Amino acid sequence: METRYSTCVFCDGGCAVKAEFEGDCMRVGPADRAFPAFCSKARLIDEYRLHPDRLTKPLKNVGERGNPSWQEISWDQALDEIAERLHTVVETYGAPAVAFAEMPLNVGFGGITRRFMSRLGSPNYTAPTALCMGNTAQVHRAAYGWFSLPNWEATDCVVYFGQHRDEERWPAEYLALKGALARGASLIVVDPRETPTAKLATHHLRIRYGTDAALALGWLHVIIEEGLYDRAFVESQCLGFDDLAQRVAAYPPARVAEICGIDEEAVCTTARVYARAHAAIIPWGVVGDMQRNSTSLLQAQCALRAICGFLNTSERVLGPSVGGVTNAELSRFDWLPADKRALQLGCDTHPLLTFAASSLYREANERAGVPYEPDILAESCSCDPATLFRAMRGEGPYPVKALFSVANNTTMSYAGQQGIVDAFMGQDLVVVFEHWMTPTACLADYVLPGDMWAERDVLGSAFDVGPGFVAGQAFREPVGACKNWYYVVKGLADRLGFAEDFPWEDEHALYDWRLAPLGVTWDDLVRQGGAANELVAIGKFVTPSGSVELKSSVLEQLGFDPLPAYEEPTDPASDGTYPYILFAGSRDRKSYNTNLHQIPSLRAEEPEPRLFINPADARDEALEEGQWCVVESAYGQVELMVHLDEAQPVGTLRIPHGWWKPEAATSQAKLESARLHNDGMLFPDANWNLDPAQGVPNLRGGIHGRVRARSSLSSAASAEGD
Ligand SMILES: Nc1nc2c(c(=O)[nH]1)N[C@H]1C(S)=C(S)[C@@H](COP(=O)(O)OP(=O)(O)OC[C@H]3O[C@@H](n4cnc5c(=O)[nH]c(N)nc54)[C@H](O)[C@@H]3O)O[C@H]1N2
Ligand SMILES: Nc1nc2c(c(=O)[nH]1)N[C@H]1C(S)=C(S)[C@@H](COP(=O)(O)OP(=O)(O)OC[C@H]3O[C@@H](n4cnc5c(=O)[nH]c(N)nc54)[C@H](O)[C@@H]3O)O[C@H]1N2
Ligand code: SF4
Ligand SMILES: [Mo]
Repeated sequence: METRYSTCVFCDGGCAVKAEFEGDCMRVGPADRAFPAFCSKARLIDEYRLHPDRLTKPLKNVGERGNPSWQEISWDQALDEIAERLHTVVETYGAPAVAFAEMPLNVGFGGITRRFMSRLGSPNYTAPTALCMGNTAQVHRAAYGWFSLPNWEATDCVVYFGQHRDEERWPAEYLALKGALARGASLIVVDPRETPTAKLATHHLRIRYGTDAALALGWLHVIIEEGLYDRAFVESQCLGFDDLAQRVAAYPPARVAEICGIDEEAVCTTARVYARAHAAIIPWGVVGDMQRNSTSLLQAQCALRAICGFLNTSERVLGPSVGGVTNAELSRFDWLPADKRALQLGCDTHPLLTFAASSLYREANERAGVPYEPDILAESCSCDPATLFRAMRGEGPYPVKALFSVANNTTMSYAGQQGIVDAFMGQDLVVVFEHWMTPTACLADYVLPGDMWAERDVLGSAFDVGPGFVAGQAFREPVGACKNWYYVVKGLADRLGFAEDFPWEDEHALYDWRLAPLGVTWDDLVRQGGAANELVAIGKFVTPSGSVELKSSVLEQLGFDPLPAYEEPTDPASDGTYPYILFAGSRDRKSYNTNLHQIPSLRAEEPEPRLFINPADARDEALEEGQWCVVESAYGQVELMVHLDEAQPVGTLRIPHGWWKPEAATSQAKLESARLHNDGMLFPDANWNLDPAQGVPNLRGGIHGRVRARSSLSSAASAEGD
């Protein structure tokens, strides 16, 4: 029997998995029996790989954009033509007219796309981590100099802002949570819904959607007023405490309780539980990201950790690392000419994730001995997506004319979906690297078939949040002509005359080069497990001041409020005609974002996109379980299947993320199915619905909507034949 190890990427849970081979039989299970983080989806490797709809050859659109006609072509033809058309766009409009939207986690190659772009001369890269953890990392960086990660083993108090974890949704963290609870840790869950996670809580605060920042400010108020903070830590390590104290004075529990729609005493009690814990943690959760007040919420969380003395005890700020080549080093941002860097879209609109912010850490990095420009979670040097889509529509400071969508269902994975589709329509070149004919791929000139995680050898690196490298082995051969992303990057680099900067024959040569400073090869890692870089600046804060910045100099220099505040999200359409509050989220168990809807065994369990509505509201609207309905905001509408759910607060509607119908017969019908069902149709990417500093869209309340039964003559009936 042979055993191979890898990391599952059917979702971002990152479970370590192993495959045992005996004859023709492959058995997949958790890699570590002592910590069996795993879900049943990982067993579907062959169902996924060998799916009849899987793209296995490069395709060229010989029809029109939006009404495609696909022709199979060879890799050489695809790469020749793409390189030539890319060259034309660069010659005509300049390199910044070429943008990439990539989910690096999905392809397993952080940094290599940025290297290509640095060489090409374009700063316009975005990753969906801009909406998920990557943005959090930049707020943490402003406060601490780096991203902080919770120490689950040590904790006696867990604070969840909205996280919902179970066996199918981040099982590794679920195991860690259960471990902490078994040791007697308290759990504070802040979530409007009564989720199974909330049922495990010692305290459940059912706040109004999107008011998390106000709650965190209220906790700071109580903790400072009652003197429950760590004076020694504040005095020796923090800057801006007095300003923070003055700011949070405006958030007494009575006001916060009113904003959040909860009991005043609950605000005080939970603040005390947190501050009096020995080792409390506030783990990252996506709910803190896609909010109008995201920066303030995350800043306030940073302040809570710091002033209560949890930093570098239960919350670890690891910092940059040196040794093996990190993603950031591989990216070679230093190759990008200053004039091109200055052109990055978003530098002057929503700059916190852009080069404009990154430049402010230059001296701090030098002081700490960081020999490269960091790129924490691929979001320290990226462009702003909403500004990018505007530029693609010709509404920016200069036109963007070529878009590479790399393992990112770009049209469906942001707010303002119709505007993104329009942005694609005006491109001279669209290239999509995918497994499926997704709604985004339907808009491409070329669709390139990628390998999937169980078909590739990978060198996992922690996206500059940790020092480790791990090797993952392929379990199976790539299907058809499917290739890994390095093959595409190298193919384009060679054709564009950048061969000397991409000298590695294949991904293994690249891996060995990245590991060489550590004196190991990829093969060694396979045999011995992982390898780690050396952490620099351990225990130091790589902020401009070298201290924890409770009042952020980075935000101040970028022209924003340096202190956290709560501002009520305002939907101009909040009059009585849209009586419900909408939120997108509460992930489906049997799919992953926009993916996996085509896998029959999963789809059978969650066949349709569901609206969660409180039974009382359903009664008022004369809606029944299983009936199709239309949900409208002032910005768009979607069609969903009604699901009555007591856990859903009265007056609110849950919109699922990521729904389209892969089974739709034509490319046009697939694209139409995303228009009919995806959350991005309801939430606008207008400036008033973005967090100002980050540009992250608000999908968490603040947008108003209404619901009605779908008439039998609706568009879905004709598009999908139901
Ligand atoms: N409107 C809206 N937008 C959102 C969110 C939301 O809730 N609402 N959520 C945000 C969050 S939290 C996240 S994490 C991001 C997720 O953003 P993404 O990670 O980009 O989203 P997915 O839908 O998981 O995957 C995108 C595509 O990658 C393809 N893919 C998967 N694996 C591979 C691979 O190995 N190789 C190749 N070539 N392709 C692959 C899939 O087929 C899928 O079509 O979206 C964010 N955007
Ligand atoms: N099976 C499965 N697992 C997944 C995913 C998937 O698609 N499928 N996606 C993965 C990804 S990319 C991510 S980012 C995570 C996301 O996972 P989570 O971080 O758990 O986020 P959600 O599932 O969107 O929402 C969780 C809870 O947040 C609450 N909530 C919504 N709005 C607010 C608010 O304004 N304030 C507060 N306090 N709570 C609110 C909701 O009521 C819900 O109960 O899950 C990952 N795991
Ligand atoms: S939760 Fe399931 S799908 Fe996600 S990484 Fe773990 S095993 Fe894979
Ligand atoms: Mo995410």
